[in-house]
Amino acid sequence: MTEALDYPSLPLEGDWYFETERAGFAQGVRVRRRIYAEETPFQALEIIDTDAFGRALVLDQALQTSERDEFMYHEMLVHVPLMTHPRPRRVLIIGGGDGGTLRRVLEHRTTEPTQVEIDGAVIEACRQHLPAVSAGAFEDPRAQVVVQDGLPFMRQNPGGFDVVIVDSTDPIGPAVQLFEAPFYRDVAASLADDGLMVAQSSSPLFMGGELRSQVANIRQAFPIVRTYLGCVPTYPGSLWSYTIGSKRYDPLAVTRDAIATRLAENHIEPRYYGPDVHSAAFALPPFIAEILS
Ligand code: AG3
Repeated sequence: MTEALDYPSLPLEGDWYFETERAGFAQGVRVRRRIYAEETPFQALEIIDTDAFGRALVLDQALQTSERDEFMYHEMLVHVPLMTHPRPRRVLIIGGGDGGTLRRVLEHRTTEPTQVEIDGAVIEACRQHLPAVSAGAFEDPRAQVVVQDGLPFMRQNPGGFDVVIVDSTDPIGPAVQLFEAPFYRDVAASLADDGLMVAQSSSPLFMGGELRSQVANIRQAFPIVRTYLGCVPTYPGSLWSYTIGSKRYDPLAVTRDAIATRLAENHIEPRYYGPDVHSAAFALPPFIAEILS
């Protein structure tokens, strides 16, 4: 049964929102309350309150993050590459308007993060209606936040960054160019000689084709490329991938002790990431190794 839509763009069935996958599969959350909705110049933005995940951000009908499981995604997106770099200071975040990535970068005390988000409306809406995700990160004096397209920004700042973190939406809509070879060449050019990047790289099960071409594109720009896995229940199929492209440092060479020491020094107490999870995340099931071969 489909009721008259209370939402301008989020189709509900009764009080359930179903995110439909191209594979003929849908994942649903019961919506307790519509918090905020806006058609930005770039995308349809919704913040909902759900029974299962608390408040959640939806962009163009794809769930981006929720209060309940945001740590599972943001800790893996941030701590794995930052632990791989011995001294990450200048960190560039592309996208990530909800602030969860910025918050985890700031947990590393030596960092001076710059965030470039194309859609300022996402930052404003999340600051106001989803503050638990950024947890004050946007107010941190170390954070520099720029509302601009990431591509020209990088071209204006060559060679300046130790780590670039691409926290984007799916490879459709406004983010599509963030998955293509020219973009990764620009990322490489914006990094120092020993710099590295990470990007979220989709569902290996439902978006294997996208994962394969994205990794091929990253390989064109970086000598060391490693895909790793995590679990994010609000994303289709839960199993999610991330890919690092690196000029010098190999994420597989980082030791347990180095990670444990760095976490302790920075007083970081992750709830998903840890010394054992770091190396375990790079163990790939054969079907995923096959996609990447
Ligand atoms: N970025 C990855 C979202 C991918 C979700 N895809 C989907 N639901 N089909 C999330 C941004 C969080 N900072």
